[in-house]
Amino acid sequence: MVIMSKNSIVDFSKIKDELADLAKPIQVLDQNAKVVNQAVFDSFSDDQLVEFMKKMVWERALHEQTMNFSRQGRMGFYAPTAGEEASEMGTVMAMQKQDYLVPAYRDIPQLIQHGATVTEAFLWSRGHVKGNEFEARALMPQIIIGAAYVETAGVALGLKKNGEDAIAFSYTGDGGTSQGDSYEGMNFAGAYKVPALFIVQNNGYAISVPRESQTAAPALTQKAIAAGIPSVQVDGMDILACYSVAKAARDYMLAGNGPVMIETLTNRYGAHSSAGDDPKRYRTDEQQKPWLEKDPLIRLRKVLTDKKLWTEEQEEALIKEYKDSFKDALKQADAVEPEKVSDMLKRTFEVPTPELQAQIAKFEEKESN
Ligand SMILES: Cc1ncc(C[n+]2csc(CCOP(=O)(O)OP(=O)(O)O)c2C)c(N)n1
Repeated sequence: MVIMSKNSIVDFSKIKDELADLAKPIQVLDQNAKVVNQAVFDSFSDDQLVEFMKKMVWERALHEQTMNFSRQGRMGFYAPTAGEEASEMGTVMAMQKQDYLVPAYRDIPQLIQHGATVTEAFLWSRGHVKGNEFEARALMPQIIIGAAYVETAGVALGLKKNGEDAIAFSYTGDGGTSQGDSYEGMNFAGAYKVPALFIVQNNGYAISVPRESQTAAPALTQKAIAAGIPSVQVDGMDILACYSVAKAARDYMLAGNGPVMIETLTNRYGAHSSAGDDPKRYRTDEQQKPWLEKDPLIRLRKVLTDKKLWTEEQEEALIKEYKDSFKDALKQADAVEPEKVSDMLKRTFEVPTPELQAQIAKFEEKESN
C-alpha cells in the first residue's frame, strides 16, 4: 500500500470512504412490520392496504403457477419473481395507464398489471408474436440487459415533446447497471430532462454473479448521480415504501423536473430463470435466510391481520381464484395457432432480401408437408 504524504493535495482514501457512507434505505414498515413512518402509513386507507396485499398474493400465485407450467413443459422462457413482489407491485401500482412501461424479462407481472393479459404474457414466454400485441402502453420485454434504459430515455423524450401528462418507467437489475447502456440511457434522460423513471431491482445477483463482485459502487443509486439524476434506495421488501417512493418520483417528474432513479433492495428466492440454473451453486441457505425473514407478504400480512382486515381463509380462496384464472389463460394460449418459421421470417423486413425469400420458400415447403 502506498502511504500518502502528510501534505498531499487530496485525500483519496477519505473520499472513497465517504462513498460508503450511505443513508438508510427508505421504509414505512420495518422487517417486523412495525410502522416506522407513521404519517405515510396513515395516508393509506384500509382498502388500499388490502389492495396492496392482494396484488402481492396475485404475483406470488402467478409465480407458483407459472413454475408448475414450466415443469410440465408448457411454458417458454420464464424469469422467477418470488421475493420481488413488493418491489414490482409497489412501483407499478403508483403508475397510471397513460404512463409508458419499458419492461425487462423479469417484469411480466408489472406488464400484466399495466394492461397486458395473462394469455399474452404466456404467449410472450413461448416466443409467439401475439405475446407482443398487447393493449398496454408498453414495449415488449427487453432481454438485452441495460438496453431498456436507452429505450426509456427515447420514450420519455417523445412523451415530453408531445406534452403528455405521463412518464416512462423502466426496470433493470443490479447486473443491468453494470452494462454501458444503462448509463447512456440515464445520461441522455438527465441531459434532456425527460420524465423517465429508472427502477433498479437490486436482487443481489446477476445470474450467479453477486452484486459486490460486479461493481465497486457502494450503492447503485450512485450511478445516477453522474447523470445529474436524483436517486434513492428503498427497502424493496416493503410495498408501502416502494409505492410511496415511486408515487413521489412520478409527481416530481410530472412537474417537469426530469428523471429519477430508485434502487429497490430485494431478493430473488428462486433460480435466475426456468432454464435451470441452480442457485445453491452460488449462494448458501445461510445467505438466503435473512432475506426470507424479510418476506414482503409476511410483513404486510401481519399488519392486516393485526387490523383484522385479513384471514388465512381469505388468502387461500384468493390463491385458488388466481390460479384457476391462470389455468384458463394458458388454455387460451394453447388455442392460438402456433407460429410458423416462415411467418417469423416474413416479418423480418418489409421487403425480404433474396436470401430471406429463399429461406421463406424453403420453410413454406417444409410446413406444407
Ligand atoms: C447485454 C447482455 N449481456 C448478457 C446477457 C445475459 N444475461 C441475461 S440475464 C443476465 C443477468 C442480469 O442480472 P440483473 O441485471 O441483476 O437482473 P436479474 O436477472 O437479476 O433480474 C445476463 C448477464 C444479456 N441478456 N444481455
